[in-house]
Amino acid sequence: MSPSTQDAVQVQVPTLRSMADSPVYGDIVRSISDYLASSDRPVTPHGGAEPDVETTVRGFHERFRSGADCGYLRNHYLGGVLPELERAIYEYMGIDSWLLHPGNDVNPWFWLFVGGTGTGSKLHLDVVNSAAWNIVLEGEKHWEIQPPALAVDREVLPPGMLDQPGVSASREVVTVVQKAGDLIQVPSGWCHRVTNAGPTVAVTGNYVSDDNETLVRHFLTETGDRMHLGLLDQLTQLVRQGRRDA
Ligand SMILES: O=C(O)CCC(=O)C(=O)O
Ligand SMILES: [Fe+2]
Repeated sequence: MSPSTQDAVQVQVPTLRSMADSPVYGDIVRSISDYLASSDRPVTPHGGAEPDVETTVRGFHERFRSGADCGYLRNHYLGGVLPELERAIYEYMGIDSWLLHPGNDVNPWFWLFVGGTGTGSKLHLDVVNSAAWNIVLEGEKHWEIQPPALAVDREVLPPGMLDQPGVSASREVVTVVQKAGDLIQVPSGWCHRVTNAGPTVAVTGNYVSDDNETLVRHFLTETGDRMHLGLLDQLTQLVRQGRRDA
């Protein structure tokens, strides 16, 4: 029997590893500590004792440090704020994010999450079925990660997703405890819910690369998301052209 395309592509599953000893991790901790202590950018954290009151990053951080019920600073956008750090993280992971290619003016997906015990995120698929990484700098995140087949059952993913190369056929839910210094990587198609088991600071990002472009494209085609499909087409041309010119 000749091997099928499916056999040739590695099945994508969530992974967890410590990067605590790497210089990149030290850089992240320093950069984010400085940012939290000094940024005047406005934020509106949700779900705390004083819900939905606008403050600054620094003001929020002071409340967080004081142990107050300060709510969850979720998806605080860091795109363009620490570009060198972002590049260093992708280099560490060995991922060639298409969003970081020269000439791309679509803002990269890069965020900060800060919240107390019990804050978190409900079950979701990441933006346009992209892949995610997440690094905890302080505290602990408890993850429940569901394989693509369960998202197909819930009609969050189109059924044809399971026939795509590299997509796991598993139906087993994965649970992960992510501690400070741990990097988790969640492939396209894996829905997840996350709870902070203590006061927690984390950075996270999403990407499209050679490894998941077909999964993002399939998702956008099947869900009829023409706007993102157009952006993906532009990005594909840019990456191809850049590689031809290199
Ligand atoms: O930590 C959270 O609340 C959610 C994190 C998440 O969903 C992600 O990194 O993709
Ligand atoms: Fe997520």
